[in-house]
Amino acid sequence: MSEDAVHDSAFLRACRREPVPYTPVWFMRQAGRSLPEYRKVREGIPMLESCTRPELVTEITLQPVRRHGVDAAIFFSDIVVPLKAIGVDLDIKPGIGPVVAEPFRTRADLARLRDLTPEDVPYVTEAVRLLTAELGGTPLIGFAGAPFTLASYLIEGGPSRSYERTKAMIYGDPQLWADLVERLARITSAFLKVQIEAGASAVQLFDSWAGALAPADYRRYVLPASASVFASVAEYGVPRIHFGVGTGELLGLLGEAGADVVGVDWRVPLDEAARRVGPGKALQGNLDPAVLFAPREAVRAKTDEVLAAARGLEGHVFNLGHGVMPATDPDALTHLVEYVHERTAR
Ligand code: 1CP
Repeated sequence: MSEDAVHDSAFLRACRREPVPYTPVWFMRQAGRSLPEYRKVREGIPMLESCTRPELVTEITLQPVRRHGVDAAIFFSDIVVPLKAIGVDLDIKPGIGPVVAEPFRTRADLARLRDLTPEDVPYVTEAVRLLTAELGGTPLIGFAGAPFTLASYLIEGGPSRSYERTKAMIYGDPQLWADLVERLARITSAFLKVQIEAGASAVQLFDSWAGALAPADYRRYVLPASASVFASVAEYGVPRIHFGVGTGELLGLLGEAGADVVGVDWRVPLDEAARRVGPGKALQGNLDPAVLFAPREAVRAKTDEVLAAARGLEGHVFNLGHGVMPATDPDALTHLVEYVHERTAR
């Protein structure tokens, strides 16, 4: 029953570029600090530990579905969870993000990246199973970090603005870089497969920081590894979403890597993004998350702009251009979901 409902959901239909009763909506980082109920259940539990507790993961993943009525859930986890699971010494520090104890710099560091097996992440399998049972007709999106973005954390040792050490490896030792992203691609593929086999009905590959690269370098040094991730999950037939921030110049390549849906940030209007991506792909996006701090009338006006630019698209999933900011008023998100549904009802 609910399998059919999931298959026919507005979200999956839009990803497949089929007609929809209304434009589906979900938000990157919809689960998290913008919700008081999230802050409450996370109290005293470190981020990475919370990702290993299936009941807690289930509760946190469901919170935004209950509160906002979004059209898809995104699995509560983090892009560094598979790296932690294979023994990389890292932590997620409050207010900072992922921090790696000993950054990767040399060929010897490759030995720290073994393949991931489902037995490394039993809590993921269990949480996805619990979730698909609870979600009914609402699809669950699984996700993973793309090789470039994961490599940037491993090499820089944490969040970075300019990726200078990462680029030093790319340009200074391209063979080491190629071997590193090839290993990360295998880990990412395995992590996505665990989620799909346990019941996730779409996947998103986050290459959040790929926009730091020029198109020619993206094509040469990053696209092959991300393409191998997409190819490795093609057999499941679930929609594959590809997203990065500041990727206006890379949109065509993000599609070319093997995505069915290309995520767009707020810098490029969706009609222009569609020209850059070309036919045969759906688009996801792209309201600036900062707009949610403006008065409700302004949010509606900016939303209308996004919907107008999306009018001729083959398939559109409404989202923000990046994650929900922690200080966002949750009611603004709930209203945004209602507004998009209302304005696009056919
Ligand atoms: O204690 C906390 O609440 C820590 C904040 C937090 C949360 C809620 C982090 C630390 N990660 C997460 C969960 C998370 N991370 C989700 C599931 C929640 C949801 O989307 O509803 C997802 C999809 C991610 C993915 C993620 N982690 C990305 C890609 C998405 C993006 O925003 O571009 C990235 C780059 C990370 C690394 C990371 N983890 C956490 C932070 C603060 C960061 C970014 C650090 C940086 O700026 O480099």
